[in-house]
Amino acid sequence: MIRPILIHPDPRLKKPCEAVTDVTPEVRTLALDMLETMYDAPGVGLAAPQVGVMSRVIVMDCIKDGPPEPMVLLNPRVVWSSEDVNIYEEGCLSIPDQYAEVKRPASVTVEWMDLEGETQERTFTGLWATCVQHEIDHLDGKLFIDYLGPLKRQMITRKMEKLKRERARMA
Ligand code: K2U
Ligand code: ZN
Repeated sequence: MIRPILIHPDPRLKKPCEAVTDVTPEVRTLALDMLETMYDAPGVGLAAPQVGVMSRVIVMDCIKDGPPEPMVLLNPRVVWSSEDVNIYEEGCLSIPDQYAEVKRPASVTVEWMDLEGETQERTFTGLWATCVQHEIDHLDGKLFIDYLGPLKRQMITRKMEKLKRERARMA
């Protein structure tokens, strides 16, 4: 089912998440709901805290044109990152309609557990690399605006507070 996406500022978006210990039916349901929610947004990634679940679960599908390639990563961990960096204009489903350039390693190797409980490892480049780092940041309570200067971050936070007041009034 599609779950509501939390909007910044929200304390749950700033807290570090708990590791997944075993792949329970609830974890499977969460992962499928997150994929459904991501495609509906639409987005190319989503982290569990964005739907209010403080677990180390992320989903991604950065394929634009072509058959979808949904990925579910439990307890993802960057084990290597490249020296060279990429600058990408990032957005965030928890910070709607705000975009800013963020510099990140161009390529990262990530280790994770899949829904079968198997350990996986893959090296990501391009949008996949940006996305996986953006999502793992969410698991540590870090948002892309945390890489911006204090004034720009404050301006975006004020805009989100206004948006939330308006949404509360309309609800
Ligand atoms: O975590 C999220 O909020 C989902 C983001 C992930 C993302 C942000 C920046 C760069 C890559 C991935 C959503 O996908 S935001 C929508 C979007 C769609 C395509 C490209 C970039 C951002
Ligand atoms: Zn995000």
